[in-house]
Amino acid sequence: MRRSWLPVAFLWLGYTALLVALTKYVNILPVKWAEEAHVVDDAFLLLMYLGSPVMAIVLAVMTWGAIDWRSDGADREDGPNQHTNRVLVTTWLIVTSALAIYVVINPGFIGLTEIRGESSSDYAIEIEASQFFWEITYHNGATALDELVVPAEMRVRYDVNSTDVLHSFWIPAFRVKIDAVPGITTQVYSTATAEGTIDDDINLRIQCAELCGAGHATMSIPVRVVSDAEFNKYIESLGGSE
Ligand SMILES: [Cu+2]
Repeated sequence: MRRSWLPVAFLWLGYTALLVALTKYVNILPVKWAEEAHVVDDAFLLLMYLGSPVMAIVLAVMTWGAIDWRSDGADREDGPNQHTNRVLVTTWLIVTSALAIYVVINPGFIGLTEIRGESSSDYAIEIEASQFFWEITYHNGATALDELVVPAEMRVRYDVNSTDVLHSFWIPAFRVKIDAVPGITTQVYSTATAEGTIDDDINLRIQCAELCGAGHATMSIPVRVVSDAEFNKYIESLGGSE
């Protein structure tokens, strides 16, 4: 039997180290503009780390296969039959099952609770989705179609609704996303950490994230994070009923 496991093991370790280092040092995540955003980013990074050894073993076997079995012009015959390896199969099953259960609990349940479970908020904004625009309603009844303005450092609850089909309310900079369902009010929370506009970061916008028709891709408006005083001034300028 060919002793291929040793070079494959070394390649596996090497590729794993490389992928882990890339995950750690090459930042591919956009800037976070909300306190809750780290939950989503941490979950993403955790899955990248857990996936690194899995991808590494595929790369290791492929690399070693290409080196060891490259054509030398001679005819090759099939090797002996391979039979199952009980220890390997059992270990594989236990390890992968344990990992799957682990990620369902954390970041699955624990992360979702942190993002959506805590129901306290300082302020509520109504978000109504329609083909193909967003209508924002503030506490005094003032409405806006052209942008969403939120106060910084305040935990905002979004009460999300739809007038026609399924949409999805998504602010990439906050890592906030929830379905907009006709007849149901769904809720999601964010606490913006700094003042800013879409000119600072293209991800400061509402973007529909559920294919809802021909205008789906254009269903996007800017998000502006402002100070408390500026926020009150803005709502007054809209002219509500109170
Ligand atoms: Cu859409």
